[in-house]
Amino acid sequence: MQDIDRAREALAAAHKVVALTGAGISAESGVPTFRGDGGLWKNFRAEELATPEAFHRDPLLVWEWYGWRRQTIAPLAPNPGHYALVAMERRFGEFMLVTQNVDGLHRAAGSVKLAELHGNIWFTRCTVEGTVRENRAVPLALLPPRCSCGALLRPHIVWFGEELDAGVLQSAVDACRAADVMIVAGTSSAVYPAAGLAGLAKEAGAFLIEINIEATPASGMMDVHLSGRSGELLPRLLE
Ligand code: BJW
Repeated sequence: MQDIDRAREALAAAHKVVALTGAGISAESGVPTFRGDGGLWKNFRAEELATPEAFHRDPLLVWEWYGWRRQTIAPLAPNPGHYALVAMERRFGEFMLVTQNVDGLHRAAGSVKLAELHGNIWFTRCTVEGTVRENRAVPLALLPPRCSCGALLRPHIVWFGEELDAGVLQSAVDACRAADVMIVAGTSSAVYPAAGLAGLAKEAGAFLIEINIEATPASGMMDVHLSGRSGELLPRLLE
């Protein structure tokens, strides 16, 4: 039996499904990934931009980078991989989509049962009050943007060394522990705690399906590794 058929068979028998996505799923929409050739970290050092220390040191530089990324993402649309996950949410009684992506494309596609582990680039947070607000202005009127209370706003994104939102992470952990099948698509499985979720699902007995254009550190624990683009393979899982 071919790997894609084994994956389809596991899904056909599943009641509880969880999917974990990363930057690769948005690559076919035109969003740059983080690692590898053409990745964002190729030209920018992560620790200079995606850490609380970097923001403290130079909020304008960090906001210029986020402003540029918002401008890059704004005109982009979800691709067939995002829509296949919306179809899965409707097909399975219990389904949760856990994403590391901050681009908002899963929401734009129509996913509702969604845990955004690393936040969302279209939201800001007040550095003093903690208030989270949607902000879709492109370009931003003022850099760095400020809250009505006068304090600096920051992107509502989880940077390196920062804790993930405990409630969001717990809902992802619960879904992984309960799942019959877990799909891991378009992530390098390099960043924790997201990279540890597949192991939790495996320990609890889930069937693991990985979709990626290359092998990752998690490939060895997968029941099936499907090599290729998520925009092509996710829809095929549902055929
Ligand atoms: C395709 C494709 C196509 C391409 N189809 N596939 C345990 C061990 C070691 C370290 C740690 C640990 N626990 C915590 C840490 C520290 C740290 C960490 O994990 N470091 C590692 C680098 C080792 N984690 C944290 O700091 C987290 N906080 C935390 O745990 O707090 C408690 C704590 C702190 C410190 C110590 C211990 C505990 C927070 C992590 C926040 C991550 N934030 C970022 C940046 C946000 C900034 C922004 O976006 O503006 O989130 S990092 C960046 O990587 C981004 C992504 O969400 C994340 C994951 O990347 P992803 O999505 O996998 O993308 P890529 O580019 O890596 O991979 C793309 C993949 O797609 C590739 O595999 C391609 O092949 C594939 N692909 N096209 C299918 N068409």
